Amino acid sequence: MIKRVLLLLPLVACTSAPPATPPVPEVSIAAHSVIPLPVSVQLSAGEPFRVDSLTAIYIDEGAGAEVANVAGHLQAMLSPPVRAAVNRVAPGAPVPAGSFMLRLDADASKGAESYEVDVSSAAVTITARTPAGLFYGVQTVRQLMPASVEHPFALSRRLTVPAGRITDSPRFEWRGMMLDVSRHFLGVRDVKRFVDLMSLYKLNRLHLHLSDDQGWRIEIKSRPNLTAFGGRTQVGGGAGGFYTQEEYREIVAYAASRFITIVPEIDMPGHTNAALASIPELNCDGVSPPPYFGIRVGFSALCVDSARIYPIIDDVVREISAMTPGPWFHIGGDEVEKLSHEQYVRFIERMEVMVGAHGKKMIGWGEIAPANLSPSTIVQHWKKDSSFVHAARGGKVIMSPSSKVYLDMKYDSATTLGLRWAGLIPLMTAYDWDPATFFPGVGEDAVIGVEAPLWSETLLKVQDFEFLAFPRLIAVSEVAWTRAAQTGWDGFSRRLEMQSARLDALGINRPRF
Ligand code: TNX
Repeated sequence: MIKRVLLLLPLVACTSAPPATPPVPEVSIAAHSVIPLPVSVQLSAGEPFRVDSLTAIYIDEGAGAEVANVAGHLQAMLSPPVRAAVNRVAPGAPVPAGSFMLRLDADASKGAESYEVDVSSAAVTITARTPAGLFYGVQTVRQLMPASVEHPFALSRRLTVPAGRITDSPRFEWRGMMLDVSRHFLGVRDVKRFVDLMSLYKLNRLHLHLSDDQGWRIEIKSRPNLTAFGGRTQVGGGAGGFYTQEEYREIVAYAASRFITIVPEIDMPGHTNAALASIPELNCDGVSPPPYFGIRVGFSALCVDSARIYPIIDDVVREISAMTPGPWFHIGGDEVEKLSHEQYVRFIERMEVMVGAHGKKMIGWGEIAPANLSPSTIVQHWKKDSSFVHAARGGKVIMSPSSKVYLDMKYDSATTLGLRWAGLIPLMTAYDWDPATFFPGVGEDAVIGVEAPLWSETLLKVQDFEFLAFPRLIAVSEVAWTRAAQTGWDGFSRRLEMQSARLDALGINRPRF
């Protein structure tokens, strides 16, 4: 391979006399398919690292459980052919030949999620400051291997990693997606599938929209009616469903093991018909409305002026916060048509205090920004909302512009699933934007990151969710991870095309363009 490239060199350098000792060029293979694009990828045409039955995985002797967990993910990915358990070596010891080495490096100048990968024919070394960085290094190595790495049960896999060096770190700390499990419910297994697919693309926040007019999806032990009534409905009138607290904890742990933080949302004070139908005291007249199976928005509201609703809300926030290790609680706050501005703002400010009392930071949709909020609250921009008000007070904003990253919008007019109120969103539209310049008044300093919501009014099963999410979620991962100066549609679409066999191997239901 090297010889061939050297033979071609005189063709491009034929005008000047050859130097006495021609330098051996570092041959760079441009054609890798890593998404999101790393900061630097230098691959050489040297011998690749070959995985075989003697390949071992090493971590340092004193490495903790989180590093061992990442090594476990790597082992599961390679096995077979790699059968050996994860081994330990003395810190600083040379990397044994024929192995993968995962090593923490306390170099404080590197970002928390940054990593480096060094590949030679002898070893693959992944170095990072944190276990999360090691995990992302593993995902990059995964994408550098042939698609058969996604077929763990295939026999005789020939897994190789091209020689080279990658250094990488994310642009934004918040790289998320949202699943609306309220309009149509997704069971634990389906949510885990999304967690798995997200982790391949270095996404790190999964926002679960756990309540809306059509369904309440999380067990609250002190208020069992919420799921006994509100958990049994969905859009169109099917069976609904909800997560028991045990199941929710299972999702949280599964996601955490892949460095994804669950962000629970209980949408209030609007989008509350399922709660209103389950608990009469939440209504001003003390009478529950019938369940709702349609897809209109804006018509429901808690009786915010009544003191009796707050102990109920407090139970909900307390129980969910106690099961959620992540620092955030999302209170929704969108599309309230039934309250005055004063009622709405008073409610949001009261919720900020309550969420804080349960040890969490509040997040809400763009509409909450005009309330007198703490800068530590996060506002989620989704339309021409007031999120710039929050940026002006020094608060952080999650960018979820509906015309770019609402995964429930149709790709084109022929798409049968999805809605179209925010426009059609072909893949290129989801890719081609910069979160730091998109919305006036919300600049680089204010943007904490990007999140792509997947609302489920028209989605009945996990394959429907996948069809709208992929490949647009992959585009969003690059918008969130890669610096704008490095991104470009041509390169992205070429790398995505190269990932086609991988997406097939993963069985992802997606449109072909
Ligand atoms: C707007 S985005 C909503 C949701 C709908 C969605 C459908 C937001 C905060 N509210 O209630 O499901 O549009 O695209």
